[in-house]
Amino acid sequence: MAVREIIEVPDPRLREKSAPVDAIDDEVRSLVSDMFETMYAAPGIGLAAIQVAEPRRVVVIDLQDPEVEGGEPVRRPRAFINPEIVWASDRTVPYNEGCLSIPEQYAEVDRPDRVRARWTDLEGQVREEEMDGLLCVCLQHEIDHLDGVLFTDRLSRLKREMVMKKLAKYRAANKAA
Ligand code: GNR
Ligand code: NI
Repeated sequence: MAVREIIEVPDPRLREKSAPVDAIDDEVRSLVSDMFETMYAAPGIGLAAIQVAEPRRVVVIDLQDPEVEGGEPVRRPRAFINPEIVWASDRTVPYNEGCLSIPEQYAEVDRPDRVRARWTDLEGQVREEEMDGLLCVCLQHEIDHLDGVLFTDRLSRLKREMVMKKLAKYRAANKAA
């Protein structure tokens, strides 16, 4: 197990389309395990493999409040191999999204409020589930990463430029001396 480095914009690898996983072998299990460790360390509620520079269709999610105070956080880790949206509602809902590859920047993104997703679990079993709420938002955000799409792509040009300007400011202010 290891915490891996999370790549950030404008790294061109974040624009790659990730390749499907064809067998859940030790390499995939080890990638998933490193992804959980990296996500918990960040901390974040989701991570796509491309964020640790692995262009494979692998996502991990744990919706626990990453900043829970006092006591041990209850961990509910979920791994999604080759996840896809098989149905999405017409109704959309805004959610204030962030991304570990666009550090400390947040903006409201509209997405379908309900989806039916299909994926393979770590045992190789194909699963299908209808979801809403934060899981629905997060899985759509992660599947976007697998297709080289960032949440800023879903903003108006004005809002996207505001986020990128604030990111530049944040980085300048936090540059190592
Ligand atoms: O940690 C994360 N929080 C988050 C909040 C709202 C919507 C999506 C997310 S995912 C993000 C981690 C990340 O960048 N995953 O790709
Ligand atoms: Ni992200």
